Amino acid sequence: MREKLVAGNWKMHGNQAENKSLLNAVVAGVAELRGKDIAVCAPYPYLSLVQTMLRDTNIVWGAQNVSQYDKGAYTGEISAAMLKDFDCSYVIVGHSERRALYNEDSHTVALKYVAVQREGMVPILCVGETLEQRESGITEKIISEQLDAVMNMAGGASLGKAVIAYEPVWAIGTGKTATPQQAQEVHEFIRARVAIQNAEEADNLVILYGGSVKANNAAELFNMPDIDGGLIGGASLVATEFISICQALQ
Ligand code: G2H
Repeated sequence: MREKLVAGNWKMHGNQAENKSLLNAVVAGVAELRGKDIAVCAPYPYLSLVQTMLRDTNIVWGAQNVSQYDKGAYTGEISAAMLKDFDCSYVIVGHSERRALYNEDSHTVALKYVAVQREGMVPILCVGETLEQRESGITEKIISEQLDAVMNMAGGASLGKAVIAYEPVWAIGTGKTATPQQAQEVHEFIRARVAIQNAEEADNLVILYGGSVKANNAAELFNMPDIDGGLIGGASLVATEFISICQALQ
């Protein structure tokens, strides 16, 4: 049985007061769900607050980005070791917003993935195609390139300590969710692609779906055989929505 995970990606939202009230509500709302893996990925300035508030709860926390470098003269960057210093569990790497808005290519994403694993944290590696790529029939080619960049650098076995998030770019923050069948097809493809390198890791690999997951569509997505949970953006900022999504994990 694979682990199941719901991870909130707060992106660049919130402030101290809002984050405190959101977390208080979420902590209380998911307290009964012990045994299910739940995480929130907060903006850097709030990581310490989140760490303190989540101590002794059944929620762990993650970051949304990391430097590919270990240390040095990289103004504005945050290293994997710094995140580890605060007991960070997960780090999102390769989110499409970073690929598109900050020109992160698959090589940089792979370096970040390696940096996260080197510190003993779990990378949440995001992959996904744009609408134009889907309509051109190259979804699998794009996903393969994104996956191969990481597997070629870190090895297929590294996926045993990673999570993959399939996030079709056309479904992110648009309210346009992939149908459970569309998502399942790509998740199945990802698992098969990983299996070529390492069948055992492929079987155990947690593959999340991300892209406009809401309380009203989470259960049917999570019930698909290769969908092991979700990476949740907008809906993770609303406590009742996020709690319902966590409850949809079987
Ligand atoms: C995709 C997702 C979370 P949203 O980016 O990573 O965001 O749920 O708002 O589409």
